[in-house]
Amino acid sequence: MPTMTPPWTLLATAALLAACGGKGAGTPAGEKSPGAGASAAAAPAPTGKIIVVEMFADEKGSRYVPAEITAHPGDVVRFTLVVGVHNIHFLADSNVGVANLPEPSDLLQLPGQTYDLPVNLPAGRTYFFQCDPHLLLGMKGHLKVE
Ligand SMILES: [Cu+2]
Repeated sequence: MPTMTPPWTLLATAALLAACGGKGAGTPAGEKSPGAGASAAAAPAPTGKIIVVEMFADEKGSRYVPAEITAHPGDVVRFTLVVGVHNIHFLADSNVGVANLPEPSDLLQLPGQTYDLPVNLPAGRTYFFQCDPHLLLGMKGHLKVE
């Protein structure tokens, strides 16, 4: 089953590990996953970019900033908590017909805490996401993958 993982997912994960650093994330030589295709492991770094989305709950409301995101496969959306307690949920009912939606994130509670979402949904459509605690306050957004 793991062989269904698109290669860019692995690359994005590797990039994230590298970006986090600081914890002795391991040597590059150690990043080859056993059993994975050798060509995939040797592929060049993705051209993906990191798109920061901040999350607020203050006098202006509970919200994602920006709430409308355009990304490409291989990018990473980095949800960053500024104020409040929020999560990111690609609800199945709001994304009808989409397979392999991301799992709902845990609640983020600490300012500066981040949740990285690798963009590996199919291009050519827009996906809906929401904050579960604040949906009724209008905390929602769209991720367009092109
Ligand atoms: Cu929220």
